[in-house]
Amino acid sequence: MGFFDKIKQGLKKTKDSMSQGLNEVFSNFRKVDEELLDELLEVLIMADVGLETSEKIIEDLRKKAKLEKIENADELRKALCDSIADKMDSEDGNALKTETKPSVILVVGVNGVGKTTTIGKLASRFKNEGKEVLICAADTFRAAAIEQLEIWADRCGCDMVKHKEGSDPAAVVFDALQAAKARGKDIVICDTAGRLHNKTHLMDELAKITRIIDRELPDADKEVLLVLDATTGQNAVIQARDFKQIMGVTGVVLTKLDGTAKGGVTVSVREITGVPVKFIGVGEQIDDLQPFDARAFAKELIGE
Ligand SMILES: Nc1nc2c(ncn2[C@@H]2O[C@H](COP(=O)(O)OP(=O)(O)O)[C@@H](O)[C@H]2O)c(=O)[nH]1
Ligand SMILES: [Mg+2]
Repeated sequence: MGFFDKIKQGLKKTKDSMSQGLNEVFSNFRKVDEELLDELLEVLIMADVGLETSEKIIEDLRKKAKLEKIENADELRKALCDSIADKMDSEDGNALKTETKPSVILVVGVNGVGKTTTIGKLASRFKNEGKEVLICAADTFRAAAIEQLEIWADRCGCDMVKHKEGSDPAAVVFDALQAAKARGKDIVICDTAGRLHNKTHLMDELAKITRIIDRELPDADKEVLLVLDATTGQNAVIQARDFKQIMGVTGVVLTKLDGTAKGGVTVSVREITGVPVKFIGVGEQIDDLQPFDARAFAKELIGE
């Protein structure tokens, strides 16, 4: 399946649920007035774009309707599509920065959002690009978490560094970084736990891991990827805000878009946190992680 087919498949539920509302607005088009804008606002909110972000998009349209004289449904559809794409586009691009050898990707997020699965998919992508990946099992909370990661590591033929269940995650990270240097690895991807007793504990643990990475590899490219589950809708936005307070997040991965009609939350997370969406998860298989493309995403949701 090609890149656009994957996006299509991943956004199908959101698109299906939005299209009825959108088609009603577009097929009854006479002019852009407050009534029409209210109807569009409702469609966006229903798709979990969130009140704040939806209002900004509608405000954009109100301006464009005046400046660019939107006179028919096609122009309106295109303006809506552009407005959403502009909200999600990132100046620095959506690619990961992993040029140094090694570079480090720290993967964070609450329990069950898809961190471990995303790491497996990411490792496989890098492998296919000819890069040597080392996976670091710094979610030491449960033995099962380490085993699950090991299955992914085996599947993509990557080395993995692990300690016993319950051991200090920062120590696992330290060992993984030494191993990566010694073995000449290109990229270290670190799994982390999302189920600590409280926020302070989580904050301390992640801060300790970050300190180790900064100390051991001061000049390396580092990414902190926050994984969010799209099926949780606006809750994902709350999680994104919480994590941003704890640490410097460089990118977001929105998972499980295939399983939800709440895909509009992707726009909301980007707009409210200012953190670029770098990947989307559109299924459980190894090749179901797609680099994020704001234009393609908006076009698929809204049509053009
Ligand atoms: N449908 C779907 N399921 C996903 C996706 N990403 C992860 N999952 C599933 O979500 C569940 C939790 O994933 P896991 O990686 O263990 O989450 P973690 O606790 O954050 O490490 C697993 O059953 C995964 O197969 C996705 O993009 N689409
Ligand atoms: Mg996990």
